[in-house]
Amino acid sequence: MKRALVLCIAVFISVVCALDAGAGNPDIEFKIKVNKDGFSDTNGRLIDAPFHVKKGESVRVTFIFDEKTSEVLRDLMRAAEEQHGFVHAFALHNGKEIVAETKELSLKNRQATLDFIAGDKGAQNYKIYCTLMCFGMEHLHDLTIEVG
Ligand SMILES: [Cu+2]
Repeated sequence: MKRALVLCIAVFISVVCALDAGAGNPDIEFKIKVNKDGFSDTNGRLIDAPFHVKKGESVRVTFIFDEKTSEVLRDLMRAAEEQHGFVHAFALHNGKEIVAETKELSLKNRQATLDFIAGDKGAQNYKIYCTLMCFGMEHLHDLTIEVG
């Protein structure tokens, strides 16, 4: 009976912890607007310096689609193979490998996130870049996050 109770409590705690890790608020969140001119902050200023995070922090990077709708719709009138110009998908690279990827960011899906634990597997910095051929790809390849 006592053993069953302990087991119950253990299961309960692990479920609570799992929920916390999945749905909880991150320690730090960066909101980044994306358009063909590059990455910008919520005030619309282009980001030109690395972000800094502490080792062990849970980090969320939220990308917000920031292209003018009229311009994108004009693009949709073009040939099918050119329609991907305003669709992005971002990868988080820790210097050795990609550790997280977003879903597609587009007119239809205007927000996408990356979640990770800073410094996991000894990572000291991260690069974020768009993995798709897009308008502005030359400006969407070098967002940096430094640990420590
Ligand atoms: Cu892109």
